[in-house]
This record gives sequence, structure tokens and C-alpha cells, in this order.
Amino acid sequence: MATAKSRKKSNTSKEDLLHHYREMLLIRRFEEKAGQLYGMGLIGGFCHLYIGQEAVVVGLEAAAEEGDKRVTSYRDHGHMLAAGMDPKGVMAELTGREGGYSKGKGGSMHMFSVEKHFYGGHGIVAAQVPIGTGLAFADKYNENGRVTFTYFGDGAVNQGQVYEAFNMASLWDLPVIYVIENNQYAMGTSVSRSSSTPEFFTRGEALGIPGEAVDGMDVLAVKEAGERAVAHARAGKGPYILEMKTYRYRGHSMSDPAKYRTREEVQKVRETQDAIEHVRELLLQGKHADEDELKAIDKEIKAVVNEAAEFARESPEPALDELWTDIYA
Ligand SMILES: Cc1ncc(C[n+]2csc(CCOP(=O)(O)OP(=O)(O)O)c2C)c(N)n1
Ligand SMILES: [Mg+2]
Repeated sequence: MATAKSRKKSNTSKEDLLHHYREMLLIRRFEEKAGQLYGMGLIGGFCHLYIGQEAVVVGLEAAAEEGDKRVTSYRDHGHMLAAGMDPKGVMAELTGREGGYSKGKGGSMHMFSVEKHFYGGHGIVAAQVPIGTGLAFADKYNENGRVTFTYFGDGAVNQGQVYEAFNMASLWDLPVIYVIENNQYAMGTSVSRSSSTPEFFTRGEALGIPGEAVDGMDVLAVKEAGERAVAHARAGKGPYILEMKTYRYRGHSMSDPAKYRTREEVQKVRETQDAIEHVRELLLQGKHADEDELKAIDKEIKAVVNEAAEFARESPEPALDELWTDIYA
């Protein structure tokens, strides 16, 4: 990975840079707040934060068009926000309240929005890969020109069902983009300890699926690669693999002993590769914004997140009779 400072200067427009900056900052501040609420006991159960990986989803959303779909794992808050879901509804789901996307009954890992074409939120590692492939099958069948972004991790990539899905997607030229978010760890297991070949972008080669590795800490590189993948899938040429080299700053979930990597390792990535810092520098260098303007944006985003947190604390708990709705009997 290039460092935040050494990355090439961009000729991206001011509007686009500001958009990426806001979107990534919203995810980071939202996740920081979720971590706080968790610490206060207002969020229970599992909660996996996306801090550090923001450029992946923000860059790919910038390459998507209205109507395109997305499906991901349990590390899903960033994907929802980037898809345009309401921070209030996401935060209220984390606190298990009525105003949440699943009426407080799903929690962090189980939220959906058909309106925003977000299909979850899946707690079973790699389960979303066949689901994303199925969504793409439906789109091809309906000839609607849509593509599906199917996100999964470096741990999930070693699951058998991934290759069954790859085979069908390639056989039927399904419009699906497989996004491997390689944050280098699956819980406490590093890629070098778990994977016989670490070059995940080549995992579709035997099945005829092209792939490329991308600096997932560089939102502009992500967007560019996303556009190539989208063009491929939308043209009817079938699936495409993007391996995003990224890093998570926080623990796997809120309960993580963090014994598998050093503080120095995390600190080094934060200091030299941070995706938000990168865009911040581009904005300042290009004289698109000054420190005061960036501070004002930060303030604005914090207000949105605080409002979401307030809503999530004040929304009532689901009524008892909700126990009997949305279930298979
Ligand atoms: C089938 C299955 N096996 C094990 C688990 C427990 N588990 C939850 S997350 C995880 C690690 C997955 O790592 P990765 O795919 O790299 O995603 P990341 O957490 O890094 O985003 C494991 C083993 C699970 N949820 N489902
Ligand atoms: Mg991982």
C-alpha cells in the first residue's frame, strides 16, 4: 500500500472529494459513537465496527448507480450509511429500539432496506456470498441492468460456498461484483496463518473470473477499480473480483483481547495510510477547502451522529406483541 502522503495527486473534482470526505467521516463518527453507546451498556450483543475500512464502501458506492444492490457480513453499519440508509434507524436498531430498521429485533447484524437495495447484514461467515449471487441471478433474469456488490472478508474467502457461488456466477455470466475486504485478520487469525495463497484476487482464475487487487485505503483507487468492475458486470461479461487491501483499527468485535497484533502495527497504519486523512490532504493541497471549512464539516457530521444517538436512546423498546410478528410459524 502507498502511504497517505505518497499517493498520487488527484484531478478529482472538489465536489467529489468533499463527498467522499463527508461519507467516510460519517461512518467513522457513527462507529465511534456506537462504540461509546456499547461501552455505556446501551447496545447489547454483537457489534463489529468498520473503522479503518471506510474507503472501501464509500469508493464503491461512488461507482454504483441507483438500483444497484449490496449485501455484506456483520461488519455492516458503514455499508448501510453509504447506501443512504438513515443513521437514526441504524443506531436505533443497535440499541434495540422500535425506531430501528428491524424494529429493534435484529440488532447490529440484521438490518435490511429494500428501498435502499441493502440486503443485510449476515452473521454467518460467507453466507451472503450465495445470496448476492442469487440477487444477481434475479437481475439477469429480469434484464434490469443492475449489479450486486457482494462484500466478504479474508476469512470468508476460504469457505466452500464461495466457490460454488463463483462457479454459477461465471457459468451464467451473472452481474455480481465480489468485494473481498482483506483487512488482514479473521478474528484473531492473520491471513498468513489461514490462507495457502494470500492473493485473493486470483481466487476466481480457475473459474474464469477476472480479479484485481486494490489499495483499499485510497478511496479514489477504489472508485476507479469499482468503475471497471461495474462496466464489466453491466456489459453482461459476468462476475468480477476486487480484493481490497484494507485494515480495521478496532478489535474484531467489541469483545476482542487484541493479543494477535501489536499496538504499534495498528498505530503505524493509522498514521501512514488513513483513508480520511488522505482525502483531507488532497482537499487542503488542492486548495478546495481550508482547515476551518473542514472543521465545520466535522461539526455538521457530529451533529447528525449525535441526533441519531439521541433518537436511539429515546425511541421506545419494541412492544411485547412484536414478539409475534415477522416470524415463520
Ligand atoms: C460459519 C461461521 N463460522 C465461524 C463464525 C465465527 N466468526 C465470526 S466472524 C469470523 C471471522 C471472519 O473474518 P473475515 O471474513 O476476515 O471478516 P472480518 O471480520 O475481518 O470483517 C468468524 C470466524 C461464523 N460467524 N460463521
Ligand atoms: Mg478479515
